[in-house]
Amino acid sequence: EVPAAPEPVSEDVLAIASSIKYHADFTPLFSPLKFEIKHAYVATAQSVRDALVQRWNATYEHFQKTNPKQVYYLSMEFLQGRALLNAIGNLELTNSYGEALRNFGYDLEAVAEQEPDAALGNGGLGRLASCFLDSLATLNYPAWGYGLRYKYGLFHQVITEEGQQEVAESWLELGNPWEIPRHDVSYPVQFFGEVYEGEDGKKQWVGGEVIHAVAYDVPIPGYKTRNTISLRLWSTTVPAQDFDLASFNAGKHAEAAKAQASAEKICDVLYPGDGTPEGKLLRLKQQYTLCSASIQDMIFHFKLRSGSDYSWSDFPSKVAIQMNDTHPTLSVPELLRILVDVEGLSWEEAWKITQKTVAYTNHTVLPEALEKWPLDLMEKLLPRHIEIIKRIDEEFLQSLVSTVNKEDLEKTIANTRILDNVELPEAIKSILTVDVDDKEATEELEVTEEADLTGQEKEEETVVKPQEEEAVVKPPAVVRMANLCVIAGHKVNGVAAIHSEIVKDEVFNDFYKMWPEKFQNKTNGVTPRRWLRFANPELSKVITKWLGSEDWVLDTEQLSGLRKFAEDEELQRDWVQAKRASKVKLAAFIKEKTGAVISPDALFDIQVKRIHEYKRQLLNILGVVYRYKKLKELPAAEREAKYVPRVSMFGGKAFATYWQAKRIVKLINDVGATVNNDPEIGDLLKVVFVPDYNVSVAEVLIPASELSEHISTAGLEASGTSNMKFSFNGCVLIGTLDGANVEIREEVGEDNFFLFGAFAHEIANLRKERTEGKFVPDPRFEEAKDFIKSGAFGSYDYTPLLASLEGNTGFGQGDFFLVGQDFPSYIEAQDEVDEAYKDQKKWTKMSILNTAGSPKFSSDRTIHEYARDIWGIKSLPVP
Ligand code: DL6
Repeated sequence: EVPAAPEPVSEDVLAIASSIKYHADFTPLFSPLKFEIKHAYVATAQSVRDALVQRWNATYEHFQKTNPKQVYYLSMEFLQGRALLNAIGNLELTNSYGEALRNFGYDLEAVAEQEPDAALGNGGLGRLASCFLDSLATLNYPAWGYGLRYKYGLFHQVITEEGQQEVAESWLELGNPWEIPRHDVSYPVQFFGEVYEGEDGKKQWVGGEVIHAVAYDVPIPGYKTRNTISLRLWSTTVPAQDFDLASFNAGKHAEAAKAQASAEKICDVLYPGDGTPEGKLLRLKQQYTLCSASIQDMIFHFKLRSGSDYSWSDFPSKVAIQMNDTHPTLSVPELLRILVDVEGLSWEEAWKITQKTVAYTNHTVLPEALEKWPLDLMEKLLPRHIEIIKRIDEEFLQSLVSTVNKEDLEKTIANTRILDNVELPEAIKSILTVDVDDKEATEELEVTEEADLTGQEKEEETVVKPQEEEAVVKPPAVVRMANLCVIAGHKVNGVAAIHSEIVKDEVFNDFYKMWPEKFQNKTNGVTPRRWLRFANPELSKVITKWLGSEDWVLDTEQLSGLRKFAEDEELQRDWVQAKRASKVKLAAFIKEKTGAVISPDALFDIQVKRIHEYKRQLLNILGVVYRYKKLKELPAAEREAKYVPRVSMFGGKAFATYWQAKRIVKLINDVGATVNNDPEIGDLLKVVFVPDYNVSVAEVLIPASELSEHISTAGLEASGTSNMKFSFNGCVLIGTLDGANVEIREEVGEDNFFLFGAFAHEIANLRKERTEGKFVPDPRFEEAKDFIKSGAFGSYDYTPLLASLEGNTGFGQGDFFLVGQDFPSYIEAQDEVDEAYKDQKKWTKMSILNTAGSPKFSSDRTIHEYARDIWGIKSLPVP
């Protein structure tokens, strides 16, 4: 039986213990006769939720009453991770909960580990959205997050002999104590059907399929504040009357539930495969569901707060919509549709309101990852939206005619138009001197690769080299979502300084020349609560001791105060002790998850992120292979003199159909299997692949890290955010001058960052030289590849993977990501790492200076900048 609440130690503890007992007795999920740890978790979470709900209601009330401008952050991904320790940390109740649970015989940390991760995301973009929510709540900004409540998230990664296997993630199995189902908040979302012009001249969209989006609210508590905002996640269903009872009773059960199944599958998984027309349609339905339900909800709240005499012209002074990448682009035509067709505004008025309301964040420069939707598919699914998009496109073309020089017009149209491979209006055609159709067909010959809509490459066999075709097939008409975002948005931002420059100079250069004032940089950030204060309590204690207070958690600038103690022996002792405690914990975690035994005395070297060729996990593992070969060749004494013991750890998921990435996962695991069982090598080198990398795994890995790898081909990583988390936790980075690495290196000092590799501005020329056959591979690179080819790591056929590094050009060949180019400088930088690590005082100083140099990378700083420069919102603490 659940023990009685304990003797009061303090009022807080007693109240918490009684609340846990109450929920343990009454939660219907478990037998009250046993009080097992899962039961303890659910009861504890429910007791925390009670506290959150009060604050969440108070926040809503306060915002309703004061009616400030609010930001609505739309994102297909939110990588929330676990909520329990974060919530009680933000409520400053960690000790009280710890004590209350001890009285029931449980350890808080062990209880917290029962919680499955809310993994409604794929990578950095989704985790950034979650960090932003934490900062928005903490800084008391009036804000909402909007996303989808996926039943199975992305997937659970299992590593077998074959490599990565994907299994549906059952995160909702025990129910989700952190969500509040809002059956009172639901909106119809329409698909297909037809558009008519009514007698009043208004467009009417009728027929088709109508589903319902139902809200599930997740309260997001701020740190040391009452403000608790909402992450509103939509789930899809149909009303009861759409269940075909007659068919059901006639024994046609699947038929009867067809409408329901069609609605529910929209929220089954994040990024369903889009290799088939059905898959594409499902993704588009997902995006439209998010946009339509969220826009309807914003309009509902706008009207509710404004009272009966609202004026639509006030909408942009009450609502700011941020589109997290292009997935929520349909917000633009949806807002226009509602304003014009439902609310009766003129097109001109509605367009002005829309433009002042929406803004767009770009998160990638990979051209293949910029979303393009087939026009015919969109026309079928969203017939009214396509009319709207065509009108925006046409008006934009007209504006180009009047603003762009005639000689630049054709090129500008090709780069900026929303519709692509669609005939130009006659009026525009007649202005152009060149036959555009011919030109487009010629350009298409140059297209050699396509990738799917999340930026994951498609399997090789889907790519047809046009020169091998007999006739030129006319490329399909598409809608370029990013162009629509830039045209409609009042601001466009990149996510790190170098990335924002590339956005202006390359990706959207024609737009930048038209509207320079639209373009901004907002360097990403991460929340110091989750990623330092709560994930790394040992190091946090040391920081607080040396800075004299815990104020740094809200004011990260104070971390720079550690600089002056960086060589202090006592701080160094405290620092090393804290790091070691995290390393011991990680070693135990790895043993439990993988069976590998690693020494906490070795250098912990970590690369964790989505597996992608541009992120170059392949460069890392080739470096490990080279190191292993050298270790085998050297006499024992020399080995130890040259190399420090090192554990190379990897983690990350490969998209299910991204075969090259899956081969990289397999190679890492195969190298680990050989190296880790080589008695000659012992602790000098271990290679570990940590399966199913997610937020809670990151929370164990990052505090224990000493070296972390951010080694993308320069110019391709928009920002990275794990680099910031590592740096906050006193980890030294090895990296290229890419994404936020550039700013991290500036902040922590170049002596505290291991730099290697080609620079972004050199990449195009290096690729050109490669195609001209001028690249001469370094013999060390050849040695590493040959070692793999020799079968040293098993009999798996790595030919297709290694072939990507060979040749001069071609899809899947020609070393597009310049692994061979950067290999020698990478190996040399790694040698410098060994040298630096041998001098532990020096290393510890570098580690301290990383934490001291990381204040800029708090998402609080980023959010203040968005609030000031893009959203125009003000902090509004709940009294
Ligand atoms: O801005 C968050 C994050 C960046 O830190 C990464 O560098 C970038 O790769 C990632 N971008 C995406 C793009 N996905 N799409 N589309 O995930 O964003």
